[in-house]
Amino acid sequence: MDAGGLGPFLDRGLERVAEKVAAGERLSFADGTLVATTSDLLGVGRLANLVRERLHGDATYFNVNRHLNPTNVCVASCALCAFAEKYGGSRGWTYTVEQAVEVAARDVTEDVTELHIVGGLHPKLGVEYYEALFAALSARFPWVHLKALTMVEIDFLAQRAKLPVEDVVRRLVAAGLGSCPGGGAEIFAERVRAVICDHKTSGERWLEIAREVHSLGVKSNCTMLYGHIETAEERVDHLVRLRELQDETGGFQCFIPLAFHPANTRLAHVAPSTGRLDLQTVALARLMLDNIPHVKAYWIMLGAKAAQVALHFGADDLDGTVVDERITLAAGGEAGAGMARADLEHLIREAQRVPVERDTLYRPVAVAPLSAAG
Ligand code: V47
Repeated sequence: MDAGGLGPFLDRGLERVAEKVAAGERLSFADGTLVATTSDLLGVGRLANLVRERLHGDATYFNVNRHLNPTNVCVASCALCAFAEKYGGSRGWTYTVEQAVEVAARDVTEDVTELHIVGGLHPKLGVEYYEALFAALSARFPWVHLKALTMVEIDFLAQRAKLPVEDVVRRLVAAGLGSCPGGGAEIFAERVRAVICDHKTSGERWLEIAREVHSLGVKSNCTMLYGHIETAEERVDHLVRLRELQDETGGFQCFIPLAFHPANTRLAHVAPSTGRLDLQTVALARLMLDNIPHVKAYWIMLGAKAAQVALHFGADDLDGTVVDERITLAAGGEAGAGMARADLEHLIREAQRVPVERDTLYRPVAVAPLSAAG
């Protein structure tokens, strides 16, 4: 077998996957399981890289963004999370709208194109708070896209207000919401959710809300939290469910695999993910998600070096400068301070790829040339 001209493989089983990849055919659940479990890491990397280059050539996307977490107070108490604090707890913060705008203003220069806004499920903050926040941020930084609120937060706001999701999303869009980040998806399998994020929005519900958000013309991203108690089959199942929804809506722009960080969580006994698992998961995602345009190597969670290598294992995006990231930081991450645009570009060029600054909707950003003074 010539495996679509892509062989040879250390794992001969990959030859049937290679033939499908060469022919542009969709991979099955069984193919995904093989890709997720084979010891032929470089083999799956080669296949994922082929798909990545078919879609994007050498282009590697990044943006200039800042995170903003209006509150870490949360009614949920997920074992996976080191960020949340109970209402009234000593580690909690909740910004007024004015304070949130001032925190954002510390770093929102004219280069920043995106605010990534997520937070806890605060028992006292309703839709009105987020409407006021988005309106105030849009008024102060009209050039900045607000990528805000996960499906879990939208679900919470709708239930709290006893309003249909549609009404909540329409109100938030009217106030300035531009698109939604992909967090909170974790792993859809209920067996896993019962341990890592019990009492949170179910996997089914997360997908239902994403369907509703997309039907209102709002784009979103999607994620998968891996490297804790899930099996390879549960990872593949998660990706297949995202792929099915994307067939229906086309609303996902980007998939982001999130490496679980155990420190300071109730799962602190779990070993952190390894380079092999990180790269194989990026490759698995690129190969399974044939209908989602972008796969992000989120450098904050992978570390800059593994993220750079991931650009040859299926990823075409590094996320951004990410100033003031707090969720990974709370769980032992080391990158809370962000990265300068020049350093991101250097990482990409050093990987023999071509940096393309994008906005949240993946439109290239025209960067003003450095002025030749005089
Ligand atoms: O929703 C929480 C996960 C997510 C931990 O859409 C953890 O462009 C690892 O969703 N270890 C937040 N992960 C991050 C996120 C994201 C990041 C970058 C870009 C985008 C995008 C989305 O991180 C949470 C949760 O799924 N998370 N705790 C932890 N201990």
